Amino acid sequence: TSTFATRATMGVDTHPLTSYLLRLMDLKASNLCLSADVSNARELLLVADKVGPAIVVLKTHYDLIAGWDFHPQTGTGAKLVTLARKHGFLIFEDRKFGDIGSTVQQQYVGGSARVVEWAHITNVNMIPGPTIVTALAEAAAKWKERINYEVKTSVSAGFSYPEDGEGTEEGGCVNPRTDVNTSNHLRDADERKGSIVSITTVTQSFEPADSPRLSKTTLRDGDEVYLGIEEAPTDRGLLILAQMSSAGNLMNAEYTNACLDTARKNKGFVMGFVAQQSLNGEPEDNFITMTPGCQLPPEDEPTENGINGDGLGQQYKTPEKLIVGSGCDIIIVGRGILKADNPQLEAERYRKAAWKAYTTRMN
Ligand code: UP6
Repeated sequence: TSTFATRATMGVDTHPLTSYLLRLMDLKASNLCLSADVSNARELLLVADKVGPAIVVLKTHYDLIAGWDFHPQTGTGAKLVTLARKHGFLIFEDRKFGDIGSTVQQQYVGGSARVVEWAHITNVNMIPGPTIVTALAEAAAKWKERINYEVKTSVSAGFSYPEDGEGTEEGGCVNPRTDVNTSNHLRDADERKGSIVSITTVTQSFEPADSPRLSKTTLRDGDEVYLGIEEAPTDRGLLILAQMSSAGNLMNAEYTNACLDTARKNKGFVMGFVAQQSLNGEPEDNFITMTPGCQLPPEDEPTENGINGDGLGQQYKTPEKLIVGSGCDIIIVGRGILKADNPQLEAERYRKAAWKAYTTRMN
């Protein structure tokens, strides 16, 4: 078992988003994903901003959020993307796609939600067979090609801020379709018939893992960003749901192995699994394991009684059991954090516990 930092640089086979995520984990000293299952969009954005510094992934179920705004540039997805850039986390829409290839392509790219535009990561049920993965991979590749083309054309259109001679800031992959600030800039510059727009980007240097909070700075456009966090690549990634946390689920060992097999054949798109244990077996396997069904006992009553389940089939394990005992990388926590009096502090408690479990595993 290698460190996250080592795994970030492992082999040409590692998905670009996986490398990025592993670097973020190292940088922020966090292997925590918040499952942001709150009731409305306002609460979602609020909690994402508050908990952002403690997490590396924000998991959504867009279809349980009331008032989700579908506007491509100013809607809830676009706002999440801005927060993701500010704090340095990836957005994972826990869509659990589960239909024939043609249907899932349309559900991923189109409809009201256009998941591909704002979610770096999504996931599938493998019930329909391997074509669900190849179909989504094809849709993601087409999307990436289009976006990179749009970024290139908007930047090479030669926009620049006319007022100050400071020049433009270079670099970074920005998606003008989903990034509110960028598209505002573009519109602005267009209206002023001017010249350009440079897009806020952040420098490429990484801070050591023990100074995870980074320094905050205010860039020219008023955007607050954390220095040290690079832009996420424009790639899209997939997780395969290979094991579930719920009692009596039907995913047996044979099923899980079939998921692993499909993942190995589609490393260009599959980042890893939602599973209850690490499935990495071969030396070249570098899949990420994200694990739901996780809670800590309350601080004032540190026994594991009372964190067994939710009465609706959910079964909980501690970060220690999952990360040290089962080799999981990232814990996914919803109600454990959201139901606390202060979710921000509670997220920090989970971050520390999960990171401690990871360092224990490394020793
Ligand atoms: N989830 C599971 N178990 C799985 C797969 N996904 O709980 O096997 C998802 C749920 C929910 C989150 O859909 O969004 O993870 C768990 O939330 P909780 O921490 O509040 O139980």
